Amino acid sequence: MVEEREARPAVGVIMGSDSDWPVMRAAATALDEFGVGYEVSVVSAHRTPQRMIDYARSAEERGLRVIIAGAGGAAHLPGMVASATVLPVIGVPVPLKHLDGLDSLLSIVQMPAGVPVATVSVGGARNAGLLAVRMLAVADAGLRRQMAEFQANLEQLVLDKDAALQA
Ligand code: RP5
Repeated sequence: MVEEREARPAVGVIMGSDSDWPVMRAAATALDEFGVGYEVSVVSAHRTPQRMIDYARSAEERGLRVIIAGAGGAAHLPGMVASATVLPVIGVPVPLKHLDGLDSLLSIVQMPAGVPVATVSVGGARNAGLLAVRMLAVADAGLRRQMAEFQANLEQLVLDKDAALQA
C-alpha cells in the first residue's frame, strides 16, 4: 500500500552522466513503489565540480533526507558529495564496458574513516532505492509498514516458486 507523502522530494538521485540512467532508474522505480518523492539530476564530480558542491551543500535545506549517487569508472561522486553534506549518501557503482564495474566499486567503497558512503553492489540501484526507503522509515511508521509488507511479499514469491518447482 502506497501512502500520500510530503510534496518536497525526500531523496536526491544523482549520477555522473545521463549514460548512468539505464542503471540508476531502478532506484527511482523502487522509490516510486513506496510513494517516496525524489528528484533526479546529472551532477558530475569531474565535469561539473561546482554544481556538485552546490548540490551537496544545499541538499538538506532543500528538504532532501537521503542522497543516492551513482557513477562509473573513476567514480568519485558519492564520496565527494558525502564530504559536503551531513545527509546519508548511498553509492551505486555503475558498470562501464571496461573492468566490469570493479573500478567503480573500489572508487566508491574505499572511503577514508570519517566520511561514510553506504555502497551497494555493482549495478545495485534497486537496493539503493530500497535502502533509502529503510532510512526514511526510521522516522515514518507508515513506511515501516510498507517495508514489512514488501518483505512479506518477497518471501511469498520465493515460497510460490518453490511450490511450483515441487508440483
Ligand atoms: C562517470 O563517467 C559517469 O558516472 C559515467 O558512468 C562515466 C562515463 O560518462 P559518459 O562519458 O558516458 O558521459 O563520471
